[in-house]
Amino acid sequence: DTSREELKRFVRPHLTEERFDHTVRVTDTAHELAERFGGDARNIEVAGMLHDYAKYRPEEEMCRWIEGSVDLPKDLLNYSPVLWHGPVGVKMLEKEWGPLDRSVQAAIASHTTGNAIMSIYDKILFLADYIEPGRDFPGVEKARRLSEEDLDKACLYALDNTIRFLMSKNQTIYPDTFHAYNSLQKKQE
Ligand code: DGI
Ligand code: FE
Ligand code: FE
Ligand code: FE
Repeated sequence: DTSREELKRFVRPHLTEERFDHTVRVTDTAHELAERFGGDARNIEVAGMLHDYAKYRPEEEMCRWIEGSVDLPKDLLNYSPVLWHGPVGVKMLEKEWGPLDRSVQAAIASHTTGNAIMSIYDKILFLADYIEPGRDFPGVEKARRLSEEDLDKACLYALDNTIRFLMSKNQTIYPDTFHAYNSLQKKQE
């Protein structure tokens, strides 16, 4: 089994100190959410510790991965490069870390945007990344409150708030962000 220390030694050289501290807080937050809502602790640990692995890779390198890999959606290239580190990170980790559980790969790939059919791991990583204690933005307290009770409602709120924020900044929004919002909204009805 992979220990936290082994994961730390692996990711640390790839991240800034702030991003490394964020990574550890995301992992701890994800464990708390898993105790509340379910999910295998091992998978949570690996997904949390590796989720921002590719965050500081050059855009050109990430772009080449998207162009060259059959499993990465090409339409990412039409959207913000901030969306690339999740999906590309999975490919880089496959090469530079080794095999990962499918559910861990999926959670890392969709941690920035969400997706249409989010697994427990997808939801927990997405939400932990949003509410970890170092985050401070309008709405984070409400997201934390919702995360005490209802995983779907908390994710839905995070997606809603993210979409509104991006629209207020005249940013484009990746379709998976809407797909995630729509499927969780539908479940509320
Ligand atoms: O890598 P982190 O900073 O820990 O967090 P993240 O991977 O969730 O990235 C957060 C950023 O991604 C935040 O500035 C909002 C932005 N984002 C999320 N969904 C979309 C998006 N940006 C665009 N342009 N489109 C999206 O759909
Ligand atoms: Fe990220
Ligand atoms: Fe996020
Ligand atoms: Fe993150």
